[in-house]
Amino acid sequence: MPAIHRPPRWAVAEGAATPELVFANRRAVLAGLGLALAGAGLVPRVVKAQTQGDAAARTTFLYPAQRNRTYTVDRALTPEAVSGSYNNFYEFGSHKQIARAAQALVTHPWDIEVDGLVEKPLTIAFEDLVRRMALEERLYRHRCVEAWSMTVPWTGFPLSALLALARPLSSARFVRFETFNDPGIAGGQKQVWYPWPYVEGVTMEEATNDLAFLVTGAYGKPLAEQFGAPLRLALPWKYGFKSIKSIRRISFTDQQPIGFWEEIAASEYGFWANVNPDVPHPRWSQVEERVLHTGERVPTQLYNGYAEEVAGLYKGLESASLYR
Ligand SMILES: Nc1nc2c(c(=O)[nH]1)N[C@H]1C(S)=C(S)[C@@H](COP(=O)(O)O)O[C@H]1N2
Ligand SMILES: [Mo]
Repeated sequence: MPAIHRPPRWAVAEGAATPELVFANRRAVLAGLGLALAGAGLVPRVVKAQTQGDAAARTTFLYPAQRNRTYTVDRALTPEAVSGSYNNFYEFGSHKQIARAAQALVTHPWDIEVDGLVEKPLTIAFEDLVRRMALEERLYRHRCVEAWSMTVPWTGFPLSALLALARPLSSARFVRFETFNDPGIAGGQKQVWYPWPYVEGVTMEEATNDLAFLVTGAYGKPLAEQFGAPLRLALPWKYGFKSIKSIRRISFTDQQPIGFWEEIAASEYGFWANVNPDVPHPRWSQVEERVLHTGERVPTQLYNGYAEEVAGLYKGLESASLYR
């Protein structure tokens, strides 16, 4: 496969790069310290950037991005300390307290492969990709299939912008996403009964809906590891498991992708996974959700409140299986 490895314009010799980048800009230093302090006891970003490789320290200058006011919310933002310490990221463990373990993720260098049914397959360095895109901030609701929810200020760019870059062929019907696979770093991946790497997928129509968002940051900073650094998806009308983290590969295909959770339990986690209070999970109700931080129970909305934006995608497909 032809690979395009384009060093970012600011690239200098490994090791020399980070101190220069960080100390050139006082704001970046302060932001870096803020990040380091954000997760008490976590590896300070500046140190990690020098010793291991960290996309965040290299892209801090891109944040905060301008907020896109089209995407706002009717509820309070979840405090970063809460959403950043209650995460689903099975690569680092099958519980919510994975934030510390996830700091082991090495996000530089981080190449993203774009392949399959595209005019020109390519491999692009994350830092190159993020600099080519116009970043914006959006406030999105997030509803986990486990019936908890949060509200997060994500920064990123529409998935459609990536599609424009990749130029899929007309034969492409789905986009398939794949997370990294590195059991040496992610202890959860030593559990061989899981179908690693984590995979998710959407139809081309869903991918080109403006709500589909590729996330590079949260809370006005580069994405923290536990949120799925350096690049994750946000599909706010679908259950959270569709919003795949730490993406390494994006493939265009004519085959419907089988997601990680669908592979494990197809009767519980299907391809569509659209949020719907009227379709219970086989083992629990989806009528209500528990709001992170406040603990409040609120009614779950069809398409997680995004019906106006996405209901059109599912015209004529309104069968129960659609939402699993
Ligand atoms: N690679 C990967 N992506 C993933 C997951 C995962 O375990 N691995 N969990 C999913 C689930 S179930 C949810 S609810 C969200 C959680 O995102 P958060 O930790 O940022 O809240 O990530 C999704 N993306
Ligand atoms: Mo989830």
